[in-house]
Amino acid sequence: HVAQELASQPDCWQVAAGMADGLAHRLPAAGERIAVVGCGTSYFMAQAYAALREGSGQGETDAFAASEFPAGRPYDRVVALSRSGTTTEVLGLLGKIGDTTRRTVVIGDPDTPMAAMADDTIVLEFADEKSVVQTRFATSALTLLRAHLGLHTDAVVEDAQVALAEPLPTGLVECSQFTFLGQGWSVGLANEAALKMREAALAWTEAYPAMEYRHGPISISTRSTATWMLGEAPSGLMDEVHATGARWVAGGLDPLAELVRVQRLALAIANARGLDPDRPRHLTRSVIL
Ligand code: F1P
Repeated sequence: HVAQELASQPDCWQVAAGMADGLAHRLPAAGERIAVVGCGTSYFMAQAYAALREGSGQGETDAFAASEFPAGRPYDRVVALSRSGTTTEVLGLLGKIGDTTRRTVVIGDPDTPMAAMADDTIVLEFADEKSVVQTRFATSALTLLRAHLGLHTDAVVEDAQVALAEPLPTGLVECSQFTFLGQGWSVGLANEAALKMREAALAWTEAYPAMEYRHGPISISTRSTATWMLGEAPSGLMDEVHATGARWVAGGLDPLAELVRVQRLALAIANARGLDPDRPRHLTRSVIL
């Protein structure tokens, strides 16, 4: 399933972006103080959205893993992202927050407990997935939110098409360790890239804000490390990574399209290692306690 779902992302992003204006009344207005929450992939999309919204001057925006939401903070709204609509920590949090905070959920399935608890429900049924490993639901949810901020363009969809069509850089499948770096909103995408590689390929991956990588993590870099920058690299960083003998990967694509390239790499590595990316180890489609 995941290979087919991954390939449908350009089409899904176009649909998601096209929905933004019509759904504006259910999404955070400029000036609202909001928290965005989720688990796993959905948390990393929340991180990316929070950085985009804050950066666009639309209002204070914090991202939390749903399990780490600080009780008692006076947010105008909590936006929960969840493909399944059933994840335990998100449900627990929505049940806990006071009535002065608006509950907005972006989910894949309308017939779920999360939908019943929300003041605003946005259902992206077209992007729902059969896979355990999330690809298009998460990136479509982020695209909708990004379009609502006025930060989505057709060029992003074109970049995703390029990411699907171009061959992957050679030699990456053989690397033994992968580090993903981001800056600003692409820090969340770097975290998600690393998670995809773990889930689908059981690969040893790490993720950092690009400049943080220099403060210790670079110590583990070797000739069989691949260091992949999502988005524009800080000047000088590539040279520092090259000096460790590691492979440096960067592309000129939109960081969300770069994530599609990483998703493809994860499947290629799974394939090379004889793993079935539709059956990730120790993981279920919806993680419930
Ligand atoms: C999120 C999540 C994913 C993970 C797997 C299981 O759930 O934990 O991050 O990759 O797909 O679900 P959800 O709340 O978005 O359904």
